[in-house]
Amino acid sequence: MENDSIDGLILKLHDVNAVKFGEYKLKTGMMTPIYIDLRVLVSHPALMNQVSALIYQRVQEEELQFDNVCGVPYTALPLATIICSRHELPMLIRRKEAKDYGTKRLVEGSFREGDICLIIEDTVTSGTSILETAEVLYSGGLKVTDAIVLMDREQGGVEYLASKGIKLHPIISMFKLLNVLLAANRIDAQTAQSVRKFILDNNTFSTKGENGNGVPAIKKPCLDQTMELSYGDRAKLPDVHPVASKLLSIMEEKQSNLCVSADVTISEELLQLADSLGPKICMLKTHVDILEDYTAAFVQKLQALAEKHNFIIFEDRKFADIGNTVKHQYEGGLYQISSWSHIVNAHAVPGPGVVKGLSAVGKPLGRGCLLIAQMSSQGSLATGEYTKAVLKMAEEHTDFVIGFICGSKISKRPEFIHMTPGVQIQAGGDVLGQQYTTPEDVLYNKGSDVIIVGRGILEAPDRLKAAESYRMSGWEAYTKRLSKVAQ
Ligand code: S5P
Repeated sequence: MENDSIDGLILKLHDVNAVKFGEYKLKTGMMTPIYIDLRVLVSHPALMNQVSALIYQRVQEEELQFDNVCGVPYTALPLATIICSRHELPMLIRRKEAKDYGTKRLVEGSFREGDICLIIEDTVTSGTSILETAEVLYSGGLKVTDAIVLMDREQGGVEYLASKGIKLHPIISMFKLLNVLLAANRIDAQTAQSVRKFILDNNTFSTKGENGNGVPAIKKPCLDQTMELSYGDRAKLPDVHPVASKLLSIMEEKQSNLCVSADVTISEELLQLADSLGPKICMLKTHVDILEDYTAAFVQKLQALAEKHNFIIFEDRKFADIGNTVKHQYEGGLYQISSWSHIVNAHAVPGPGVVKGLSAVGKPLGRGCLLIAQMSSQGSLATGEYTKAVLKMAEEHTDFVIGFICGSKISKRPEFIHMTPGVQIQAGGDVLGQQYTTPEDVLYNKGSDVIIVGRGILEAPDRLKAAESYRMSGWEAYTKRLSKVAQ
């Protein structure tokens, strides 16, 4: 089916108020932020024809086999009439109530026992309206194998009807509709996201079957598979670590998934960077052991700037020793990292002891840790089975591990944050094996959450301008990903 004609139809449906945003009550009693009212179609004959043509086109594409056609009363009734008239197909009418005189038939029109009837519907939420019509047809001796619907709210109708032996063929899905309206600036990103969330949170189909009343049961949304949540929604997940929650909220609020890697060697320059780029970033990454003039006063100033500009501090220490040693390295020595850095990271090479040792220090302070699952450098050994083992280690320590340093998304758990270094506006590398890819690639293609940028910003003639351009391209790639997943 031509995408253009569907997109055009969606805009026309919006024009005639067949798609409304606000607070509406569905037939099931459920409140919804989006209401599809295709009853208005009858007032727009050209639109009626266009919709009927699309439905018939779908019938042909699917090569559906049937003997007669029935529209679910009332909205789909005129659509079925147009299709049957134009293509000379025998039609049946399902009565809503049997007449109390004459034949008392519930299905009008002639048919034979065992005939297959194709059902046409305007909108499907749970699928119960189509099933009601099918049951009336069954009681008359007809069979139903397929149904076509113009608008699928994607709340479980397809699955529910499939469980009843009816294949539903939707023409427009809710997510498609939202994307087209968003792309045409008919709605804003927030509205689209809140409707998406509503749809995913209110799936009416349960794989366990019905709840005994013939009404499909509510199924919990499948967070790890179907859903791409916004950073803001992920911040509110019940099992999210407090540091991850804080970072995700900052990202949402500042519309930034940019972490600046402040790899400079003079503390004053680092503080200056933190102050000027602070408004653009969600996180500042440090290597304090490359500073020539580290002092305790410096970290106090850095903490004050993190407060002022609302960013997270991440000391990129890459711990990689036995538990007892990393405990000391994290807590003590010259840098006393645990006292000021919200996040640290560790290699998984030593085994779970490294996480346990760090956790013994960091957990009571409410700190979080990232595990290095992949590296950006050429020839890195952190690949394949190693990366899988890191993921497993993280899953076993969710009270302290909040995510990964990685090249691409490795876990479907929305509580984990994926952070990717080796990012520049143009792909390439340096002479020591660093490999760069672009913000678009990292966030859109690879599904990571945070871009970590060092020299791409530090070596730019105007660091602030460069940071803003990374912030913007990172945010655009992320919003594009949200709408891609929704399709
Ligand atoms: O795999 C990695 C992991 C990290 S944390 N590759 C990396 O480059 N890093 C760090 O990210 C690295 O230590 C440096 O601080 C930053 C990348 O800097 P850039 O100048 O190459 O952007």
